[in-house]
Amino acid sequence: MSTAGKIVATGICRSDDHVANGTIAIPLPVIVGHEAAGIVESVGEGVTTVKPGDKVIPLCIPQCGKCRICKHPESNFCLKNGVGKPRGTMQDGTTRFTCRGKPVHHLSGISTFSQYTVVEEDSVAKIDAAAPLEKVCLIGCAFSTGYGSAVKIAKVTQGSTCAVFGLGGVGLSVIIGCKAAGAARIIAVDINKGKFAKAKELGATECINPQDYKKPIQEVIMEMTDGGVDFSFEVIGRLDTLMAALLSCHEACGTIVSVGIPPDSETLPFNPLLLLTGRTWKGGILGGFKMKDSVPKLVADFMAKKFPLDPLITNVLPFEKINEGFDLLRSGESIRTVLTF
Ligand code: CND
Ligand code: ZN
Ligand code: ZN
Repeated sequence: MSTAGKIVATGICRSDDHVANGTIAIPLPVIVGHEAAGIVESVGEGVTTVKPGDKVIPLCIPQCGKCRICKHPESNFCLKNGVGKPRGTMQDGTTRFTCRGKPVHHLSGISTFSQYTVVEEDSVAKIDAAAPLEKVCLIGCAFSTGYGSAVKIAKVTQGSTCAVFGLGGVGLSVIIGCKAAGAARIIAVDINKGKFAKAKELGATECINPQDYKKPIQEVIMEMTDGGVDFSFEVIGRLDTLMAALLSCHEACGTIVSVGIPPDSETLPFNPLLLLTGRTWKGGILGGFKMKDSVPKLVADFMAKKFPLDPLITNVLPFEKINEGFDLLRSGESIRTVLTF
């Protein structure tokens, strides 16, 4: 039950770069790209939830609606997902891309750095026909991941203090979520000062650069917050910043959410006492949203101006300039580059 569609716009996420540099290990060769919006071209037999001409967002995590996890009220990590143990194929084990007769793998069942792609019906959501695809593509990953990490996974509370490590497209979306949830203080942490103005625009109350201090940043944050924040978020994908974020949340009542994706091969030495005192450590993909249900609602909320996406989009380039887009990400000059076809 597959669906073929034309990609109209796709953002470049750090996870795509993680695949390109081997931090995320998946079957190669592969077409990456997972933050997109497009239009359905044709549907296979039995497909009922989308039809040709529909505007859609492909979903990096499917929602089959039938498995144990889809029936679980909290999790979104549908057992049909292609993220945990990636095979790089459609659910039937085949690939729909070839190059010189040889198969090319899929990323998370969607592969959006392509003019056309084929996805399963449970990996695509129909959205408002009036939605601007070159903006709402961010709901395919960065926005949903960051916003959901704050409102759905951490469940940030009114009047709380938060710390967000990493101010890329995902981290800034965490800030949007913390603000929406009513956080009183949002401390933004990054080694690139160039990100601070946008973080403040979106709701950060303080911005700090670990390189400006002699002592570890967690000690600075503990002093600023009477022992640690209520909620901290690691949105970089490094083990040292993950530990700093963990130590920045209060030992008795703090919650840390792992959002960044650290290298596959690395592990952390860990003292259980760090949690025994009362900390909570959580994590989640795509902000914990069950995507087929949530994406149309998030698009509707964007259309109703409940949150902005424009500040996250710093560059728009034609698809042919994809490598320029990756250069902008790597140099820290861009937040999100959206590629258009
Ligand atoms: P992006 O690279 O745009 O942002 C990362 C930010 O971290 C940049 O502003 C850097 O300057 C900053 N940074 C780098 N090193 C440090 C450091 N040592 N200390 C402080 N700041 C630093 O990345 P993104 O926003 O696209 O993605 C962020 C992470 O989230 C990345 O690991 C990506 O793979 C992951 C992610 C997770 C999920 C999910 O579902 N959990 C979805 N998409 C992306
Ligand atoms: Zn992503
Ligand atoms: Zn499922």
